[in-house]
This record gives sequence, C-alpha cells and structure tokens, in this order.
Amino acid sequence: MNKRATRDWQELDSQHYLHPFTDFRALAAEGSRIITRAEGVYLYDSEGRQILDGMSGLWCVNIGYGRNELADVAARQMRELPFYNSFFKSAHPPAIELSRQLAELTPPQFKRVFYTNSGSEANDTIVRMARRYWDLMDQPKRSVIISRINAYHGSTMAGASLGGMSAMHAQGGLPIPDIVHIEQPYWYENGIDVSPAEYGLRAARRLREKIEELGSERVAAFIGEPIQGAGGVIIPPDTYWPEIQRICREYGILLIADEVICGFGRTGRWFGCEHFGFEPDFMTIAKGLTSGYQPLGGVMVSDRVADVLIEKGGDFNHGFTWSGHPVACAVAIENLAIMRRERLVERVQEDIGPYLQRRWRELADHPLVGEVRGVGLIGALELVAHKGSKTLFRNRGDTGLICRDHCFANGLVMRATRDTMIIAPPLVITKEQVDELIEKARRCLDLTAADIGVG
Ligand code: PXG
Repeated sequence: MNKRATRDWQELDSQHYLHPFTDFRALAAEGSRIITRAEGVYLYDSEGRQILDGMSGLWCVNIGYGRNELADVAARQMRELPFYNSFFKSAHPPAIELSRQLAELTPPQFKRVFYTNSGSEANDTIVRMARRYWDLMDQPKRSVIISRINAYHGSTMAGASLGGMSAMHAQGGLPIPDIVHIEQPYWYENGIDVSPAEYGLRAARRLREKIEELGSERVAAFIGEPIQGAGGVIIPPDTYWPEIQRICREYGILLIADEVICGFGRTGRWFGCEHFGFEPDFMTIAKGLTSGYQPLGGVMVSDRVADVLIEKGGDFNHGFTWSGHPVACAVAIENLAIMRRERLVERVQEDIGPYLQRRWRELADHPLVGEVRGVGLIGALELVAHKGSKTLFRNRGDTGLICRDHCFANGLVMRATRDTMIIAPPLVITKEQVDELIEKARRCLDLTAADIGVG
C-alpha cells in the first residue's frame, strides 16, 4: 500500500470512510489510529509504535499475525480457481475438503455445514433454517426464537434482533417479529445474593418461564453464546448450560450455540459447548475459522435438522454469492492445519491458558477491580467504584473508556464493555508476552485509578 503521513490517512479516513459502531463526527475530530502492519501478537501503527494485541484483532486472529503459509495458500488458490459459486449443482475442492474437515472436528452430531461470509449471516441463516425445519415438521407455529438480553449475534436484521442490545434494537426497527429475550446468566450483576451454582439454575429457569408464557408449541429454538463475548465476557456458572439443554430437550426445541468467539480453541476446547458439556443442534462459526485471514462464516447443522431438510425439503431458498468462497475455504483448511500441527487448542487447555488465568487473577488485588474472571485465553476485569461493596460506577462505561485509552497509549489493546475490561489474545501468545500484558494492564489500571481518584 502506498505511504502517506498519518495526518493524511486520518484526513482521508474522516472524509470518506464510515466506520462500524462509530460516532462518525467524534472520530473525525479525534482522528483514527492507523494500523499498518502486524507480526505475531503485535500490531504496528503508522507512527511505528508497537502495540500488544490483547484482543486478537476482534477475537479472531487465533494463530497470530504474519503467517506466510496462509498468504501462500491464498495466492495459490487465486491462481488455480479464484472463484466459482456453489449454486446450480456446482462445487469445488476447497469447500468440499473444508466441509469434510469440519464434520470431523466438530461434535459428532454435526456432519454438514452451510457457508456464509460472516457470523451475522450465519445467524440469519439459522433463523431461516430453524423455521424451515419446523415447517417441514408440520409445526409451522414454532417460529419464536428465544435469546438473551445483552447477547451479541451480529449486525444484520436477524443477527441484531437475536442480539439483546437495546441500543441496536433502537436503530432500524428491531427486533424482527418472533424473537424474544430472557435474562443473561450474569452472576456478578444479577445473582450475587446466591452461590454461582444456584444462580446458574435460576438463570436457566428463565427459559422455562418464557416457554411456558409463550406456549411451547410456538417456540422454535433457543440461542446463546457459550460465553457472551461482546456483552462483557459473561461466563455462566457450570450449572447453566446443562440445565438449558435439559429444558430444550423437555420441550423439543432446537438449541443453538453461537460459537463465533468461543469456537476454534478460545476456551481450551475446540468449541465452547464442549467446555460446558452440551450438545447443540446448530453451531454458528466464523472468526477463528480462518484466524481472520479471510472472511468466512458458517452454520454447522446437526443430523436432526439436516436429515429433515434433505428428506422432506425441496429447495432451501437461501445463499450468498460468496458461500464457500474457494480462497477463504483454502485459507481455513491451512489455518486448521496449523492449529492442529502446533497443538494450539491443547496448549490453551494445558499450558498457556492456565498461566494466563493465574497471572490475570493477580489483578484481583487492584483497588479498581471488583471481580476477575476468565477461561482459557479469554478474560475480564469488572471495574468498580467501591471494591468492598462491589458498587458499580454511576456513569457506567466512562471508567472503562478511560482505561481503554490508557491501554492504547501504553501499547496494549484491551477492550472495554461498559466498565468491564476484556482480553482475548492470540492462542500463540508466549508466557513472556503474557507477563508483558499483565504488567501493562496493571499500569493502566493505576493510571485510571489516579484519573478518577480511586485507591
Ligand atoms: N456472534 C457472535 C457471538 C459474535 O461475537 C457475531 C456473531 C457476528 O459476526 P460478524 O462476523 O458478522 O461480525 C459476532 C461478532 C466487539 C465485537 O466489539 C464483537 C463482534 C463483532 C464486532 C465487535 O466485541 N463479534
């Protein structure tokens, strides 16, 4: 890419580029941070500053930056077959081979995959497929999908409707019909009066109450992220998912695991549902599937659903030009090969995950930190106004933003959701780099505490 001065990039950016989830005017006034290259776990900006990427891009660069193998595979595939579609009875080797591998890698109920370009499109696909399934089962009234408050399932019309973020619903007339939300399993905010195990059961019972309220003959499916990512790394108590599964089975409703963040090793298992011990009927996949080197998403469809779609189905009238794009699929195959070869998931489970969690928990003694939580290579710090009483800040979100800005200024990407600070570093991060992350995080907590007069 041609070289320009940072100021010129910022000027052109503010004139022509509308960024996602951004206050356009505020960003134009401030100027964006221009990232020009990356290597391993480090980003480099247009001023040459090195930044430790504690968020794997956006929860996705699981194998780290600078993997030439993926660039080589992409170039080779572009020369051989840059594109062909998979409509009209066509297919190509990269999409077929990746499908075979995903069938092998995912839990045993999955043999089939439908490709999309993103997690959002995959969730839209599931809404249509789940409703189609119930039509074919002669239960067309089963159209309601139950999700959770503060869930994130994407930005398309169905994705944002499934999501439980009121600020998103307020723009564009959402949610679309027949999508409803129940309490999220957020012990720190909703359940602190009882033990986590007891609260997990209580939160799961909200599903039963909602099904009873609606009438089970109207309910198609329940969707959840095994761990809510964008909502603030909300890790349900161990009692939650097994109880959710029991309720879904009791009423015959489909269970959807949105694995866009938890999938591909983040928790120390290949998929979050394996960590929590439940067996979904659909899985949404994206992000870590290609480690972000190419856009690719998909829906894993269990035999329960696929058999009906195939046996009774006729046409499923849905698909994208880029469904199963050959370059994206070829990159995904190589990405999975690297993950297996370097035993990255096992590494998260046995080595670097426990190390990061141990060091991350040391931050619990900081005066700003009310709770530390995490699994594998995902972690969160709950910042609070009064540590002893665990009182949240009155202007929620302000402190998180102050801390996030200190992080950037000190060479660390940590994400803020409200006043929860989040990390999800690449699975290849070393112990020395974890030490660097913890040291920088502590320094930034100190700077934040000094700014707001805590401690
Ligand atoms: N499901 C989950 C669980 C996600 O985290 C999506 C679906 C949508 O995927 P696409 O590929 O359409 O973006 C996501 C995406 C954040 C942040 O700020 C998180 C996501 C996307 C953008 C920002 O944490 N997750």
